[in-house]
Amino acid sequence: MAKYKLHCFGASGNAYKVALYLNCAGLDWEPAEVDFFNGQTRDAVWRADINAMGEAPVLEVGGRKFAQSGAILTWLAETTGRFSPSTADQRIEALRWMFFDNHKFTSYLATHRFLFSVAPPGTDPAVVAFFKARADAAYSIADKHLSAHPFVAGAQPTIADFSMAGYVFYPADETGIDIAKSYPGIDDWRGRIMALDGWKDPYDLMPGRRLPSQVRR
Ligand SMILES: N[C@@H](CCC(=O)N[C@@H](CS)C(=O)NCC(=O)O)C(=O)O
Repeated sequence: MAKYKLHCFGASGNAYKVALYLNCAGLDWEPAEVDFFNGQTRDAVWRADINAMGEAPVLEVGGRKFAQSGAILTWLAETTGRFSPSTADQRIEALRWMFFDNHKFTSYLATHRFLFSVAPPGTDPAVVAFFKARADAAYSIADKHLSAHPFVAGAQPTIADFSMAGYVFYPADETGIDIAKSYPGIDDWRGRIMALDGWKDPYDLMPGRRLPSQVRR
């Protein structure tokens, strides 16, 4: 049995943040598939046993369970030293972007992707357009920052990069945002993340089915 067990599924960008960290940090980990599409995160027993917040990812280690990708990444950086911000200034810079990521960069894109590729047809197009505009606004801000900095909190990759990498490797026809076409700063940064030892595509790193894309369905 591996030291770290990650409750996750392939389509979960929030879980991918932690899976990618564990893989790039070279830690001994294994995935445990969450059956999200059949409602497992809403199941009362799963909530009682695994995560009362009803979300993936959950990291299980040494009999403890941790939820919230930002908290998990912070705990892993503190306990392993891998991809830990190295100064007080870098720590606050990483935290600043992780809050931005959790509130806007990840969450608007993830909500847009859900409406675009998962929800049954029938959502008011104005709602989908609202989330697309919010995601684009956050992506523009990150694009400007990443055009001027190699990594989120400076010259070296930190946990803030893993946090912001959650959804950027899913296909454009699944998320509805074409990073290669619209966000060159994010696209170049993606290349630097892909060059890290241990990088893998979300669907190769975690179990579970792919989302249908708008083109494919
Ligand atoms: N802020 C949380 C977000 C986690 C999250 O939204 N996970 C999704 C999968 S990507 C989930 O399990 N959602 C279940 C639900 O909202 O019912 C984190 O960073 O861990």
